[in-house]
Amino acid sequence: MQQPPKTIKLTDFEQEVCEGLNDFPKHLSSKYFYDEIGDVLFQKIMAMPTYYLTQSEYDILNNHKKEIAAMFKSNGDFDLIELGAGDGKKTKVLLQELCEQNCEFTYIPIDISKNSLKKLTASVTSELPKVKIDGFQGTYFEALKELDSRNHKRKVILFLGSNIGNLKHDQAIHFLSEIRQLMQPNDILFIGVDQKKNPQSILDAYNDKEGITSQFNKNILNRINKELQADFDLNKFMHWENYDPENGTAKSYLVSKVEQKVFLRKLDVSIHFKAWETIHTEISQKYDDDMVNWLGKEAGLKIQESFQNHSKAFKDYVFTI
Ligand code: AVI
Repeated sequence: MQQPPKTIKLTDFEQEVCEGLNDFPKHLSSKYFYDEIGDVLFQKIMAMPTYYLTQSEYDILNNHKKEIAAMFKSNGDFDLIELGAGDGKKTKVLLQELCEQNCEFTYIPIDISKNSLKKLTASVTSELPKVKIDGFQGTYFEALKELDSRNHKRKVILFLGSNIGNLKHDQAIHFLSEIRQLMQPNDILFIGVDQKKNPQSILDAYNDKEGITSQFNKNILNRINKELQADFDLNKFMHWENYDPENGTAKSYLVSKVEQKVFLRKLDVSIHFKAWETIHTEISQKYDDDMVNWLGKEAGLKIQESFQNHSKAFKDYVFTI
């Protein structure tokens, strides 16, 4: 493996890029999709009709908001903690309903991006002035641990959008187990999970004709170009999506169309690609009830209830300990 000179202290991004591109098969983590450009591209993806996930979950929350809000408030005051809140479009449906049901709660969106939190706080404050919002900037676990040490309010934790699907099974179990450690008997974990379905619908969602998902996937190379002074030629790579209906795993790749060398100047590392060599960039796991039950069990969580949209494309699960 070609390593940068030992004297350089690498950031996590630099380290992971270097390891991933020197590995076989090559891989990069989808968590690095989300810089300023990646955020805008993901907003565009969420607005595409073929990307059914967003509208399906919106419909679930809108159609079941009364029951969901009543369930959240059934044991008194609580903190509504959202992991990775984004623009909050779906959450606002619940926030409004919680206000209408006169619930006592504080909305605590957690996001790594200061800028996203600022925007979300401004829009919630102007659209729903009754909501007490107290955003927390940091990683999910830093935030959850800090909140746990600050007060012992009941927690309702939201993790929407099938973000859990971007984790491999062992990572998903680890993630849920960490949350489980911070939950008390009346706490709720409310998770959006994309479901197994007609494989063609999944391929259409992740391989749109307009090429927005392709731009989103290739943006990771752009980011490496900018941040690590690399010379990836995006035209020499193609976006490729694969879905295996047996295990429910959708995988995104970038495929090198030619044999080529890429130089990462900041790290003084050069990477060789054979023609048609792949970089695996993302997993978007699709689940069914049995798989979600299994995940929960492994993490020490029980499914109390679930809500689905009309087409059964998407489900939101309510977990307790
Ligand atoms: C954020 N995450 C749940 C999206 C997904 O569906 O896996 C990211 C995405 N990748 C391509 N399109 C959307």
